[in-house]
Amino acid sequence: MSELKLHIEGMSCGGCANSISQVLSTMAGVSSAEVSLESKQAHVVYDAATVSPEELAAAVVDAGFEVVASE
Ligand code: 9UX
Repeated sequence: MSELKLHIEGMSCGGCANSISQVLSTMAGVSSAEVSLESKQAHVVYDAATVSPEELAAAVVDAGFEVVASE
């Protein structure tokens, strides 16, 4: 399993964090996704053979948020 941290801008409330968490955790290859409103970060554990960091970041953007950094 691989780990990705995303710095996300545009979350206004806990519902935003929950919806991002929902989007990420239902993607194929994702084993866990935790999103913190306070730290503006998502922590994703995923299978690199199934899904890429670029696809994970793109899903957050598609959900209406801004990914400003990833590591
Ligand atoms: Mo509440 Mo966050 O509508 O958009 S989920 S601000």
